[in-house]
Amino acid sequence: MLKKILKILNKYNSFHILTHKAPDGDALGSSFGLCHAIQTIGKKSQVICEIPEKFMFLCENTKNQIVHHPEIIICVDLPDEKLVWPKEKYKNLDVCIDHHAANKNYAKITYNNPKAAANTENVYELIKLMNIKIDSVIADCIYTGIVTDTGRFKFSNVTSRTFQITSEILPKISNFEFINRTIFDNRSKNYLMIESEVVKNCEFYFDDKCVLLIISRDLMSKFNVKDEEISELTSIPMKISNVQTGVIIKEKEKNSYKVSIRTSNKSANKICQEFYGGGHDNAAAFEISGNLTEVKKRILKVIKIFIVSKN
Ligand SMILES: [Mn+2]
Repeated sequence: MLKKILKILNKYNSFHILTHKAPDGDALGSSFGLCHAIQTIGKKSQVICEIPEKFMFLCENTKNQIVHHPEIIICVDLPDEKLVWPKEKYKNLDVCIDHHAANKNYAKITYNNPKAAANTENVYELIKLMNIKIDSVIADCIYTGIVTDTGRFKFSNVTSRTFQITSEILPKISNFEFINRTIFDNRSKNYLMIESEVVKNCEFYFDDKCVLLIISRDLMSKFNVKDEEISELTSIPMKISNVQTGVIIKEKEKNSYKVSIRTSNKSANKICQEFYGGGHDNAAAFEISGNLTEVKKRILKVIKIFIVSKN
């Protein structure tokens, strides 16, 4: 399938690259890495997305080409057409390169490899097929996807291929320490405040095997933090020993929530599918409406089924 995608890249001349809203390091690394590679073979390519402050370094070295009438639309790290951003503008989705087991197969041509820890691993394979030199822009993009989607090589999605690709691109990475510190450090004072508030109010269930965090709109406006900063809070539950399931409930608007599930027992995708969401084995999400007490009850009822007890 990658060869089919390569043919499309060679045949057509102008591309838009799309990814999901609130893009993470893998979504952006996949987008800008591929965009830069396409520009390198002399074609026109533009990434359509909002870029969170901390990932600005990824796009700074890619030519900002404006492509008015793209012949081909490519979606990366995007499992479901419902998540396309901006949704209204794009109807015909030609190519999809992804690594979500729950990919909905919405594009005309899909390369989906759920074994890849990060989708930038898939983009890397494609770039290798394109037979272009891996430069620092591409290396930075591929690495950013890998280091973020593996939680710094911590999650069970890491394979020997993950390390192999990393070792191949490492000599080309522009500034290794700068990238890591930019992504994982440099927190604002307000972020620290909201984190302490969220931790202080977290709830434990099922013999402390499940931790639930709530991020309300009130809290967010009180500390004036952006959505992109909040995403970091999803890593808190799994830092606690014996926790199998982390639930992070973020209030979008009154009685409407985005719920992120993190697990150590590969049940995240299954839990989220119960609520028509999805993602990966150990990290997935869904949206839900209702009042908070009801919402919590419904979620915990499903989680209970997946909690593994030793006795
Ligand atoms: Mn990803």
